[in-house]
Amino acid sequence: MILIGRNTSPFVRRVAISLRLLGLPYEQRLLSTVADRAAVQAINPLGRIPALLLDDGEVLIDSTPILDYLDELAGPDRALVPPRGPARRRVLKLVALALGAMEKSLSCYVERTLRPADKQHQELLHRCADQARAGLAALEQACAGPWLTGETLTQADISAVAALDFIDAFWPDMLPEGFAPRLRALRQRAATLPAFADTRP
Ligand SMILES: N[C@@H](CCC(=O)N[C@@H](CS)C(=O)NCC(=O)O)C(=O)O
Repeated sequence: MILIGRNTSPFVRRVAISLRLLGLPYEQRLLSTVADRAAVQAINPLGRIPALLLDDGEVLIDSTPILDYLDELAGPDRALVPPRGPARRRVLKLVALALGAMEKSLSCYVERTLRPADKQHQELLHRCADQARAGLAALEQACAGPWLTGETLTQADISAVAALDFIDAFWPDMLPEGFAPRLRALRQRAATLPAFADTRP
């Protein structure tokens, strides 16, 4: 399998971490949506990363269906999202919060980096930053310990760490000092695992 995209993207990174945790061998092609736009668009018409090229030539796009496929490969006992019931719904809800935080912080990043300073929409920036913080605050609130849903590391943890690391790497002042201490402790725990440490943005 070939993963398309760089781990600076939290969406790509959650796929890279999952591939490693599940012990699925893969190569990574470090294409950028800006510098390698045509090459990315030849793989995904939307020009977005991540994409996953399967050995038989099939192309999967978007991190959520890609991760669904990886869980199917891993089987229900090892899948990173529980297969059914309340446990599955809980993990999916936490993942949705993490994905929302990623999307909103990415919107801030794009607004800040692509638009000239005098044309940046301050209200939009504040609103998106607020939404990203609220998503992380809800994850903090939900954190059962040692992982988000208790004893087992799930896709919720992977996605939460990818979101938090992305924000800290690209907009460190978005989160106030001391914000989300349980989530930060969880991130520290995750950082001891090579799947997280070796994929840092
Ligand atoms: N819903 C998608 C979001 C992926 C996404 O927004 N990727 C960004 C990189 S972080 C991208 O490719 N942006 C380029 C663009 O949308 O033009 C997923 O979960 O994979």
